[in-house]
Amino acid sequence: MIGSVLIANRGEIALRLVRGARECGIHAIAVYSEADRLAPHVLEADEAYCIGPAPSSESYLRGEAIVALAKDVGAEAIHPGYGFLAERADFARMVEDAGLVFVGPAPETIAAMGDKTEARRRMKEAGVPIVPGLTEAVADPEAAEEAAADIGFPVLLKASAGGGGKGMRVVSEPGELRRAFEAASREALAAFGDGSVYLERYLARPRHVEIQVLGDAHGNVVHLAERECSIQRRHQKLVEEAPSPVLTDEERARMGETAVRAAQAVDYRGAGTIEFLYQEGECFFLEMNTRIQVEHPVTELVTGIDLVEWQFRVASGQPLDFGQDDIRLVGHSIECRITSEDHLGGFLPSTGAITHLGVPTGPGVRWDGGVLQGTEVTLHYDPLLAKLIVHAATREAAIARMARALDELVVSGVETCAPFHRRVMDEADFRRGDISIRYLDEHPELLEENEPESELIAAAVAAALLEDDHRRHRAPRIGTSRAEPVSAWRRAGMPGGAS
Ligand code: MV4
Repeated sequence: MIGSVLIANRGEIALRLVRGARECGIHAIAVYSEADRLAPHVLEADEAYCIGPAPSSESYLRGEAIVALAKDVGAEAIHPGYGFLAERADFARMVEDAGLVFVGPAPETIAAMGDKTEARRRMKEAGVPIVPGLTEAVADPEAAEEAAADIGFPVLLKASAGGGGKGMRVVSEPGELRRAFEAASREALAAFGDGSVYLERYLARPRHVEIQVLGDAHGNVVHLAERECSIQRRHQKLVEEAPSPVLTDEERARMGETAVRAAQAVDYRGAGTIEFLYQEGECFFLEMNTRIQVEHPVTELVTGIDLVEWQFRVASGQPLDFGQDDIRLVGHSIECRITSEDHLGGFLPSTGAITHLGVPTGPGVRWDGGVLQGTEVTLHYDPLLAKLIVHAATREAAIARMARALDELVVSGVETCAPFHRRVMDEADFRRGDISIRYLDEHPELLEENEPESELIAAAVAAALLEDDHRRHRAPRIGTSRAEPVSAWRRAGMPGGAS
């Protein structure tokens, strides 16, 4: 096993990696910006070094400085986490050229999967079904018109260098194509420095289902089943679960085999994810993510396999010590991303100090957090504060457990999207598993203020008073009496319960 690793990240994933490293007996070296001096990943690491001011471009994105620091302090490896430098082939190359281990796939694999048309070519060759459409960029609007006529409308223009929805345009009819081509190309150029675009058939109401894969440096690849990640807003996932509520065991096995083939086609090493769009029983390759993902815990909980441990083991040259047949799914897991965003009025970012943090615990609850009481939430970084993850025997029990855990969660000082999640857990389509990437478009009420009806307020007040009275007379008085009405309000579903 490698002896030490520099963790080139911050927030909840940096802490997750510090924890994983220490459990593997690996010396964990953190880096931090001036804004993160007292961040939990810094406090828990064995060593930590300041790498610059708060803006990411002057700290967490300084690849060269980070590699130089790793050499200086004697780190053997660099783990990039997700975001920042994680999918920059040039960074991975720089790490290897410095004689360090990059915890992730080969730089060539990262580069190939980062180019969306090349990824489609590689997958097509490997016999992986891709969304019908082109595997080369289109040169001009005329070429796009020709291709679109073949594919059939509606089509989707996408950036070749893309990902994340930038430079994407839906085109419903031939007359719109020229303008859309120009807009998509301009947006792609601004976002990726490369204006090339290509075309796919547009799928109107797919699910986002992704398969976790794990490969070693000896040619072994297994899949760890799927995650359903359809509930998202503007390409930001909000709720993820494993397994998907709709896949049959046969579909799971088939998609899994497809994902393994996809990974083998690019000599995949480490933990990776094959994204698919799933619609009406058909699934199509979308993209491959060559990193550990935010939502990896739901896979860990249903498979019992520690993905971060395996990232370190594979990076150390160890072979997988289990095969596909050894992997069994147990129960159901759900993750809610707790972000510092106010879900009412458009997920506006909320900043300030976290003045109180009450973290849910108890059976089947996992909290992967990156903040503490006192942490200052700024606009410098992504708003993900923590992930609340539950595991239970069935999907229904997992939903109940998540609802309970969300009720226990208290975050004061900044707004979070936790109340949004609490509503999702009660929403009928979600409970039925009837979700697609359009879930939030179809449920605008989840983002609106729901002022309680006056009768409901009266009923809740009556309930609170009754319970208080009941406790005074029948129950031993323990704790502070002030706390009692609060819990009754919470049980009545009133504001101020969980914030
Ligand atoms: C699509 C699609 C529909 N049809 N491709 C969005 C980001 C990029 N990674 C791919 N994306 C999509 N590609 C075809 N042919 C719909 C989306 C899409 C989406 C995909 C996954 C998760 C959330 C999404 C939200 C909006 C659009």
